[in-house]
Amino acid sequence: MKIDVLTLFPEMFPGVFGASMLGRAQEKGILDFRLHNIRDHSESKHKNTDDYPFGGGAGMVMMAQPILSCLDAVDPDHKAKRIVMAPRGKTLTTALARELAKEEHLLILCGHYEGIDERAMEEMDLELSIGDYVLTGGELPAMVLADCVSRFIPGVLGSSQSAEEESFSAGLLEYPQYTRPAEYRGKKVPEVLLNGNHAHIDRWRRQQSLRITHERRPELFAQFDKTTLDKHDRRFLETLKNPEK
Ligand code: 4GY
Repeated sequence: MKIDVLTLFPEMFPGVFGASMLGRAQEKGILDFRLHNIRDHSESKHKNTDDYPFGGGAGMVMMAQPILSCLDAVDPDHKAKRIVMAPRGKTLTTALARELAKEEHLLILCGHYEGIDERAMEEMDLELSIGDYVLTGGELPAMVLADCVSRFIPGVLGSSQSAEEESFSAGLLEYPQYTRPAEYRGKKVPEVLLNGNHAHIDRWRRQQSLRITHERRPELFAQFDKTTLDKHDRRFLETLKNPEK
């Protein structure tokens, strides 16, 4: 997958895109990140990229011209899926990231200041939000999106890890994990994980996921597909809802 990023701050990206799984995926040729400085496309004498808002108000607005010229240069035939990161966008979910991972070419526009001239927004395909809070710019959201989508591209994660993804998409939160030593500062790893009975381990993990999801995210729990539960899980759920039993 090719991912073009249009930003005023390209220097924010190499650390995130160059390290760990994303760095490895680029070396393998599975991912191709390209950074484009919007300022390089400004046609004004002082390479301006922002101006005062028509109608007044605080702050500056990103001008349409540098963004539209940058779009023309990077994606002249509008073949890319063009995404702009903004709090007013559709919320990013696992399901949406999985869909976007099927695209050959993404282009991500990062806004700054008070926002982007609507005439540039109109050339984009999709507005996406990473959550209900406001950041100083779209760069961190662009990195979040690139990272989240990349996990669904074959070869980016190891095969054992990609299977693991099914747990969140199944709609439950993660169960607790432990590694060596079996006792540390007086705290013991649950016995069930030490004895190698994989049927018991799987059941314990599923029940921990059910418990944590029920406690922390009742709205996720309500949506979760209960037809996948066996009789042990159903009995366990009764004790969650009715602790006296
Ligand atoms: N939240 N999800 C977000 C954000 C910063 C003003 C437009 C978010 O996606 N983007 O907070 N972005 C704003 C800052 C210009 C981008």
